[in-house]
Amino acid sequence: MKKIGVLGAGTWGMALSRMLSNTGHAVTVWSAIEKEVDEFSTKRVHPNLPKMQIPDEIVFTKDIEEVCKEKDILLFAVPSVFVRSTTATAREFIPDGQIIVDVAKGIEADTLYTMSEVIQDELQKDGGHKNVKLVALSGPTHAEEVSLDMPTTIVSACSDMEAAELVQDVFMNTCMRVYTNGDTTGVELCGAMKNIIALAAGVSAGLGYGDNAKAALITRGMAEISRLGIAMGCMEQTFNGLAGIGDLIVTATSIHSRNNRAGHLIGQGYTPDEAVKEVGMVVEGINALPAAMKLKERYRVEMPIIEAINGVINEGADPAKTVKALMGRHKKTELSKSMLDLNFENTILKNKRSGGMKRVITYGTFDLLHYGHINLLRRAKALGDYLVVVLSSDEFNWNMKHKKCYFTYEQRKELLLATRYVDLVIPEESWEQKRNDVHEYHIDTFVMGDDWRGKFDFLKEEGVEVVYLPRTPEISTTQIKEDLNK
Ligand code: C2G
Repeated sequence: MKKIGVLGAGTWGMALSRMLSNTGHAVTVWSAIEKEVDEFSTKRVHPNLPKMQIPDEIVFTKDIEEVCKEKDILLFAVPSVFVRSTTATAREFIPDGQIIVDVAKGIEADTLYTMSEVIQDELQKDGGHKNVKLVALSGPTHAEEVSLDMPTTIVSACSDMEAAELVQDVFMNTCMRVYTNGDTTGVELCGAMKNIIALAAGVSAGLGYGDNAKAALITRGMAEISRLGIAMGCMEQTFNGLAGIGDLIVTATSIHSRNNRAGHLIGQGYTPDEAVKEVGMVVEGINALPAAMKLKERYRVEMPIIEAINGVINEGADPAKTVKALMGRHKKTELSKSMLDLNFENTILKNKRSGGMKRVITYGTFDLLHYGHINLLRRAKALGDYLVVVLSSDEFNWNMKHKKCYFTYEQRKELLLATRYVDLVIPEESWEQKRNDVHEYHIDTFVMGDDWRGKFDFLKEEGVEVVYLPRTPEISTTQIKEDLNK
C-alpha cells in the first residue's frame, strides 16, 4: 500500500484516484478550486463522471501542504496550463527525491518544455530538488472507461527505470496494464501532439468527411509527430507504441475526446472559441498548437497537418479549403529506406531527380565516432529521406585541418556506414567542394553542427536549405583523447 497525493480533481485525476484507492492505496486529493473539494468530499460524485462512485476512503483537502507531505508518489493531474503555477505553490512542501508522476499532456508554449520538464524547471528554481524522479504516465486512456474499470493500457516513462517500474507496480491492476519506457520526452511529445491530430480528425468529420479521411489523418499525423520526435532525439519505437499511435487512435476516433468534439463543431462552422465554450472542458489540442508550430520551426520538420490545423484554429483559414489544399500537396514517397536506397542509387547514376525524396548532406572528420556525432547524424537524417556524409580524407585532415586521425578514412567510412542513419559516404578533399557536391548529389538540405553557424550560408545561393543543429555538449574526439591520456 502506498501513500499517494493527487494534485488536481479533474476527470482524469479523479478516475485515477478512484482506481488507486480501490486497489488499496491511501489517496489524498487536492484541488485549487475549493468548491470542488467541498462538493466531491460530500457528494462523492464527479459531474463529468456521473456513473462513478468516489470511494469514501479518498481524503480531500484544500491544503497543498497536506497533499504533498510524506507521500510515496505525487500525481500531477492539473490541466497543462496550470502545471507550472501548481508546482511553484507546492515546491516548499515537496521533498528532494520525491517520485512525481505527471499525467497532464501538453507542451509549454514559451519554453517548449514537456510537462515533466516544466515541473523539474520550477522545482529547481530553489537550487534544490536535484534528485526528484519525474515519471510521465500516458497512453490510450479515456477517463470515462477507466472509471468503469474497463480494460486499459498505459505507459510509465522515466529515464530512471527503477522509478518507472515502481510506478508500474502501483498503477498495475486487473483493469490497468502498465508498460515501462525510458523515453520520457517521446512519450510526453506524443501525449501533447496527438491532441492536435484529434482536433484535425474532428474538423474532418465535422465537414462531413468519412473514415477514409480520418484514417489518413491518423496515419500521416503520426508520421509527422514521429519525424519531429526523431529530430528531437526521441526513440522511434515510442511513436509506434501505446503512448504514440495507441493514444492517437483512442483520441481521434472517440466521442469521449474533447479534442475530437471541439474539432467536429469547428468543421460545422463554429469558431474555435464557440467550440471550446460548447465543449465546456479544456481542449488541450488548441493549447498545444503554438508550441507545436515552434517545435516544427526549431527542428525544421515538415508537418503539413499541424500547419493546416493551426491555420484553421489560429489564422481563420476555411476548414474545407484547408482540407482541399492538404489533398493537393506535391506527391510524397512512403517507401521504406531500403527501397529508397536502390531508388536513390539509380537516380544518382542516371543523374536525375526522383519526385518527393529529400536528400541531406553533412561534412566532418567523425574520428573515434561518438554519440555526439550520432546525435548529429540522426537529426540530419530526420530532415529528409537520404543522408550523404562527406568524410574528410586523411590528407585533408592532415594538410587542411591539422588533425591527426586515430582511424583512417576507410575505417571511419566503415563505421559511418554501419550506423542506421548514413546512406552514402564520399571523401572531403577540399574546403571548396561543397558548392559542387550539393548539385552533383541533388541535395535539398545542408546540415552542420552549430559550431559552424553562419559559415556555410553561401550554399543558400545554390538553392539549398542550410541548417545548423545544436552540438551535443560535453563530448568531442579531443575530449576522448585527453581523457584516455590521463
Ligand atoms: N558534432 C556535434 N556534437 C559533438 C561533436 C561533433 O554535433 N559533440 C558535430 C559537429 O558539429 C559536426 C559533426 O558532428 O557537424 C562532425 O564533427 P567533426 O568530426 O568534428 O567535424 P568537423 O571537424 O567540424 O569538420 O567541411 C566541414 C568540416 O569537414 C567539418
